[in-house]
Amino acid sequence: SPFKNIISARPNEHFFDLPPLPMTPEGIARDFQHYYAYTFGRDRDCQSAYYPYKALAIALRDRLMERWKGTRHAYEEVGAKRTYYLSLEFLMGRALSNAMLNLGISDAAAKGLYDLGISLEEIAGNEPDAGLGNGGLGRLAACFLDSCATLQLPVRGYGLHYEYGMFRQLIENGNQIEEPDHWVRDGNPWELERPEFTQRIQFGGHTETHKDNDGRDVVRWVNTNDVLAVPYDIPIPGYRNGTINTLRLWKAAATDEFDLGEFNSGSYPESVAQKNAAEHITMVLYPNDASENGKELRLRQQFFLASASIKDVLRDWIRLHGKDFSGFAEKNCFQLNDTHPAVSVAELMRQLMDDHGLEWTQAWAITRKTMAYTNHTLLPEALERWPVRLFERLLPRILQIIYEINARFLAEVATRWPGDNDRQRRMSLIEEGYESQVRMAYLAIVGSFSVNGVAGLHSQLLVEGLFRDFYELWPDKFNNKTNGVTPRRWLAMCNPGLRELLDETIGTEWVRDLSQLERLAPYAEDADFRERWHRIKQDNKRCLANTVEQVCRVSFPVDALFDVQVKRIHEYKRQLLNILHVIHLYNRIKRGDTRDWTSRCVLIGGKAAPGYQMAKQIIKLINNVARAINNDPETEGLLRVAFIPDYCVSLMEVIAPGTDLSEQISTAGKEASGTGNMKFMMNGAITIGTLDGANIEIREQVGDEHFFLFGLTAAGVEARRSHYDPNGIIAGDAALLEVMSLLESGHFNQFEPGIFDQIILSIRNAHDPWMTAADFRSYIDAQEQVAAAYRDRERWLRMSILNTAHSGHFSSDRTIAEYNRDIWKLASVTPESLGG
Ligand code: B1H
Repeated sequence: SPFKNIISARPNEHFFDLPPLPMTPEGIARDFQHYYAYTFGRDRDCQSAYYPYKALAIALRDRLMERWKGTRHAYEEVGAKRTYYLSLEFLMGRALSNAMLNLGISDAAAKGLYDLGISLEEIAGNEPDAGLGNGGLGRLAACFLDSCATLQLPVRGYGLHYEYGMFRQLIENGNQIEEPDHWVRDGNPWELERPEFTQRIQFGGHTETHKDNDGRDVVRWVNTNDVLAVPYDIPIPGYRNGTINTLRLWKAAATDEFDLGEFNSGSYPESVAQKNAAEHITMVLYPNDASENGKELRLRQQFFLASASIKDVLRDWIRLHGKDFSGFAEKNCFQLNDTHPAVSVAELMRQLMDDHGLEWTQAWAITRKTMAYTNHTLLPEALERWPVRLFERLLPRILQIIYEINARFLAEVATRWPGDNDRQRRMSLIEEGYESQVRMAYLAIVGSFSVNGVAGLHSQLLVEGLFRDFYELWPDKFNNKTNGVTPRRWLAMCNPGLRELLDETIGTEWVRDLSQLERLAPYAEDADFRERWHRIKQDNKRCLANTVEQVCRVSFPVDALFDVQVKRIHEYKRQLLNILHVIHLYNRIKRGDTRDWTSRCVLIGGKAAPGYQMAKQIIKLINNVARAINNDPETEGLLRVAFIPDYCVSLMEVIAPGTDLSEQISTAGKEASGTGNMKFMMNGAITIGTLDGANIEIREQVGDEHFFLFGLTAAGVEARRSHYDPNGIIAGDAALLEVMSLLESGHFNQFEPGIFDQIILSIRNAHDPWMTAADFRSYIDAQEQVAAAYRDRERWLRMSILNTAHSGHFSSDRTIAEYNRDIWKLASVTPESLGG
């Protein structure tokens, strides 16, 4: 590799002496012009809006570089303890506006461009989303990175550099069509390729045991098919504090070794082409949110991330400390984002023992002091299990280590509960059966010092249910960390109108300390303030309505209640319950029951996993219902329904500020936390929701009167299972019966017979896990209260203000401060104080 060659001429002391780049409008504009004209070679004939975006992005990236380096040096200088956030997903969205906000140069950049006759807003809209995640789990990782940098914590993200991110969703005749998202095709100005830090990752082969000089067994993993991992670094700027952290994404590349047999037999192109297979590892993000897939390629991705990241960390350790690992655990922590990178537990063991010569006990002590695991779901279909056979073939050395971890662990269980064989079977890392499987969650628990859930209820259900045996064994390992979202992107950046009002009313510190929003509460009683709040919301609704008009061809009058549910499509999230309510409203219109009507615009968006048939049918149903209602003249001014295609981070930045009512209606006990619920609340939407996930804490914060609660509790859902009778419920509720009759009559699928049969059956099924019919009545009643509250404008505005005022708890800064206090225990590092 050319990167192995060290430059022989040493640069003199002036080499890095550069004047700081100007943050002025003129300075930014100057560089912008330079990159546009000289680097990209475009002129006035170029019509593409992409190049102005790219030129501005490079001009801004330049302004991050010195601080980025300074942050790196500062961490190294103080020998800071570090955390590595390991995740298969980072749903970053766009970087440009965020970088400008955090650098504090939004106004300067806007002015500089304006003086050139260019609109910053238009340019920023040309950045493709970095869609390297499915939904909440991936976006959480992105919010966490923002908070870590803002709190000046030495945290590095490690992920995969997928060539194709989350698919783009098109809607054709009401059906979801998936289109590949080749987001880096035109290059990504935010990433810095770092081939000099390439790692070599092993797959396949077999193991051999040798005796070393001291007569100890040494295992070698040989005859492997290796793949290179090339890092791409993305800067993560903190909020106006000089800190720039790093997200390091690994991309797979083939090694340069050729199969000489093929080479000599003359099929040179074929043997080169074969090398392609290696590069497939990071080709595409798996798009199945909250349900596992079990494909070999996915396990390859997981190990690739784990192995490359750990090698990267250990190489750095050795560079600074040599092969003495005695202080390693005090200085390093790995946070596992769900079980997706859980193979890290065994891989850290392997590297410490096989590559660096540690004994099992030393390696295990380090592993157990450095790994921490976050669980994100209780849904059984999302719990990862990998066939032992697959492990054996793909990662034979890792399987050996997992077996050894398990044997030692089960001995511990046997000591604590002698003779309790059933407990040993339950707790084993290996699920024995026709096809034995490795339980990744158990591997993560056994190998970690901390296990957390992502909201109070979720964490409680984990220790009472799924992880009960482990909780009995190690009660102190388990803790809760309620999720949060970054107030920079989800308030300051996406809602500039509200930001201005907040700045003027309570000062600007809320961006760093969101608990300051509490100081808004008294203003709920100020009529002038409410009027200003109202105008801002109306402006934001106009903006959202424009988007809906453009992409859905449905017009949303801004006086109506904007009722929004955007999230992945999943049965447990019950978009179906939402649409049943919509049909109910339609029935009321048709029967003339519209006295004291509140005009409503219902917006639904979200992607279905491509293989999830039921979710795709729900999308089709929403679209068909929307078409029937929007085309019926009787609904004019009363009800509008739209399905917005391709829901993504940048769309949410338009949706959250323009929403009145936030739909958080999952079956209680199923949504681990939810984070969209928090974004809506911050932007002054009021929640209609079940007692599920973080909704419970949202309601606690804002107060019962400012939250529309409905539905069974988690305990109620479980209690009902044995005697759930949806058909009885339907027969006994005139409104629900009418809704079902219209649905069953084929009214919404007149030329598409039978396409909704499965949906209908699921509602009427006594084993419906999501209990849609059970919650219908209380949902309809709560929606009636919503409508009445909205008609009382002053009341609604008070509630809206109070929702924002009490949303401070849901800043990811609070979440990260808790992770740090209880798990990571990092000291914050200020680069400026070190001259960085
Ligand atoms: C969440 C996932 C998830 N939980 C498997 N689990 C995946 C599982 O591709 N996969 O294999 C992808 C994603 N995602 C979500 O995490 C929860 O459903 C939300 O309730 C929670 O807010 C979010 C962040 O904690």
